[in-house]
Amino acid sequence: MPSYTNSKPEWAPEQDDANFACNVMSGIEGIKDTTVGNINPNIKSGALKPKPKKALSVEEFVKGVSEGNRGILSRAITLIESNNPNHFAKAQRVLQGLLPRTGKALRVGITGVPGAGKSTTIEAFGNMLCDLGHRVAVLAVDPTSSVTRGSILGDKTRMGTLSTRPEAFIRPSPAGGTLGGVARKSRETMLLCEAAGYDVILVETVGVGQSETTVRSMVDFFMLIVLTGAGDELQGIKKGIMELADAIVVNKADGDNYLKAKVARADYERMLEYIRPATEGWKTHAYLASAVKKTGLKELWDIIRAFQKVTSDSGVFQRRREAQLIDWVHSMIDEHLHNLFFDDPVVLGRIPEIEEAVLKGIISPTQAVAELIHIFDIQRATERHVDLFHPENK
Ligand SMILES: Nc1nc2c(ncn2[C@@H]2O[C@H](COP(=O)(O)OP(=O)(O)O)[C@@H](O)[C@H]2O)c(=O)[nH]1
Ligand SMILES: [Mg+2]
Repeated sequence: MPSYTNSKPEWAPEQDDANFACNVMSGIEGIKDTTVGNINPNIKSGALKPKPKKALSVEEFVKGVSEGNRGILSRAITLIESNNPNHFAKAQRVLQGLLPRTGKALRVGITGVPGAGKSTTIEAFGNMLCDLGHRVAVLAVDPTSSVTRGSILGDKTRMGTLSTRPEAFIRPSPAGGTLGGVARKSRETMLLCEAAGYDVILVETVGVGQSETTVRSMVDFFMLIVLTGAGDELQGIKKGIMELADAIVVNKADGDNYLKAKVARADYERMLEYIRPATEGWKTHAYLASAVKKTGLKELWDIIRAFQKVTSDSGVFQRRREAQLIDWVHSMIDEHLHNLFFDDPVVLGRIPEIEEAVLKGIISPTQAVAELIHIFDIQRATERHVDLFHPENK
């Protein structure tokens, strides 16, 4: 039986003050060890192994996620993210079981250069949405995360209060692999979160390379967060990204920066005059916000709701979702065929000599492609032919 001490804190008034009622009780040994948590000392010493988690069945996953069980949702996402081929089929069956419960959330993408304030905005915006009674899931799409692991560490600190709320669920980007792989996992994670009852999904992108286009293709509303600055800084924002945005948010409109932010907003408004809107029937505008002072966020939510109403009434909302689904199918076919081709041992064996012939000017790139595709075709036809003689096929 542990013995506890009970004493006055160091900062208690020196003179005896009858009104001072604070006492400190001694803690439990081991609780300070945050690396292992306050766990059974036998497990800590290695004498006892922690019980491995029992594998869940497809039905248990579907039931748990449907009931909004966060632990099971996390495990379902881990299954979706797994690169183990044995997990793939099971993950797809789980997803299949949950599909009828998906599609009801509003999906919002958030992009901007690193440091623009995406994570801080999500923290403030997400908390506000929870206060309004929403359930918010935050995902990230970061194809570089396996290299830097930066966004994961950064977001843990930036989203400190949001991550502790029961109405919110934060999941860092799946690590590694191609952008296509990360995109598939993030899309499927989004569906799982919808099935678990989250009605607003916020997707943060790292804002490098192609991840903006990928996130645009999985959300309903896309916002670009920008910083203040003179015209030359505006040039740094690729026009192509502005063309994807349904709103441009000039963040850090606070303190000394407020006036500069107002100027930047006007500059962006002028530039938007020349840009084709991202969404039919919706005029993209620039707005002021401060994630730190929590200003402009309520207005931003009103804008997103207005967007949802306008585009739902016109049918653009539903048509975009349908187009996104079909695009998704097509892009996965692209990737699948690409992998089939570049994983084919016969093709791989011939690539060096054919590439060398291209480099030496013996054949044109077009001829090289025709040759390789021909090899690939014959190869697959032969495989099918052989299959017919397989005992199982007789
Ligand atoms: N003054 C001010 N600073 C902000 C604001 N939003 C973010 N920051 C700061 O900008 C830095 C980068 O923010 P972060 O959210 O990590 O940016 P991200 O890389 O886009 O996710 C952090 O130091 C934030 O504290 C804001 O509205 N006002
Ligand atoms: Mg961030």
